[in-house]
This record gives sequence, C-alpha cells and structure tokens, in this order.
Amino acid sequence: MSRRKIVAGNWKLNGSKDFLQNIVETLVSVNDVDVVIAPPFPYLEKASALVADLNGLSVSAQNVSSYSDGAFTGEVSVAMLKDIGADSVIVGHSERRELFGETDAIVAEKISQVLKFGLTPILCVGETLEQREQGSTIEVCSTQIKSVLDVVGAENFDNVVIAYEPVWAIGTGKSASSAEAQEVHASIRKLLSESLEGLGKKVSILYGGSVKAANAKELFEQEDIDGALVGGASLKVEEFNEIIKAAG
Ligand code: G2H
Repeated sequence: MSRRKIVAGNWKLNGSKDFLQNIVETLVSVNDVDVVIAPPFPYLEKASALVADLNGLSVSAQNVSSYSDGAFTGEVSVAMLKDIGADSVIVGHSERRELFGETDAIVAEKISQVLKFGLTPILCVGETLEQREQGSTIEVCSTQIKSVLDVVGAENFDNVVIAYEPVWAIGTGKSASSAEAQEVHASIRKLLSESLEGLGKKVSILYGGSVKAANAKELFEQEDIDGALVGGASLKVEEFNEIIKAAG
C-alpha cells in the first residue's frame, strides 16, 4: 500500500442503529481522503451494507480476537469480520492494552491474523504521561512497533496503518501539539525505513488523541501526519465533517 490520507472515527462504546444511518447519510466525501467509521461489533454488518456503494467510506472493527476459531466464548474472528464486509480493524488501542490486558505479543498476533485475511490493521501505539516525562516516548513507540514487525515481517508491514495516540491525550481534551506529534511520526517513519528500505514512505501514520475541528488542520499540515484516528469528535457529525475537510 502507499501512504493515504485517512480520517477514522472510533466510536468506542457508543452509537445506535439510528446514529449509524444518520452519520452515513451526512458524512462528506472529500477527494483523496479515505474516511473510516469504526462502530461497535453489532453495527458492523449494517455499516458495511450502507457504505458498500459509497466512494471513500469504509468500515473498521475496533478489536478482533487473536484466535481464528474454537472454544473462545465472546470472541470475534477476523474471518467473521471479513465475512460481514469490514475492511479494517483497530488493534492495540491503549484502552485495550490498559483495561483488557493486551500485551505487545497479543497485539502482534492480532495484526498477523488481520493481515492473513487481507484486512487492514490500524495499529495503535503511544506513551503514557509518565513515559513522556521520562523522555522515553520514542523508545516506547518503537518497542510496540518492533514487536509487530518481528512477528509479521517488515516485508508485510506496508499494509499496516499506524495510529500514534499518546495515552495522556486520549479523551482528555489535551492534544499533543502538532510539533510533538510530528516529531514522533518522523521517528516512526525512520524506524520503519531502518527495518526495510523505503517502508517509511509507504505506511500511513495517523495521529489520535483529542483530535477536533479546532486542531485538525494544523496537525494535518505536518509532513509526517497522514490523518487522524478520532474518538469523541467522531460522534459529532458536523465536527467530524470539518475534520474530514481539513484533511483534504
Ligand atoms: C483516542 C481517540 C480515538 P479521542 O482514543 O482513538 O479518542 O479523540 O476521544 O481522544
């Protein structure tokens, strides 16, 4: 894959059938911007059907099982997501890592499954406030990415989308400055190219963490920021549309 502009809305544990219908009817389409909506599992099939004939709009799951099948009550496999028409999967969001104990090894296995079935994984990485204050931001993100590179191989990594989401900026209203985000994005691209020549130029790297209409444009102007993974603001349709337009 090559670098694309992507604006993805992560609804987290929010939404309804009516909300889904309304958002699909209301979202703007902007040339060269891929818009992704990530509703909770029960709405994915309907979402896939609604966007099927729409250009530039696709559907992502927020999570997936690391197992392919078997006695794993409550789990949802990549094959099932593919079956109902999902295109991508958010993997390793910090809420999954922190609240549900997802380790780097689990995240890597999930990414591997997603790639195996031809869906696009959106790999979330990011540091806590404590780690930032200790000056280990780049090291933390690098470790999270390397653990996936080691499992899937750099030669398969150009189909991965990365979302840099500083944990301290998630849902807090406190966003990283565009310069802080750019610094991390540039270092991620460098790491990728050190793993495989040219890889850094192929991978889309999104910023996430309190992205809103007011800060989107400045973030998108940064050389290494290809778009955003948006949480709270993706639930406000007009604001989400402003963010999509800012990416164009
Ligand atoms: C980060 C983001 C979406 P928010 O989690 O993944 O959420 O924009 O609400 O900080």
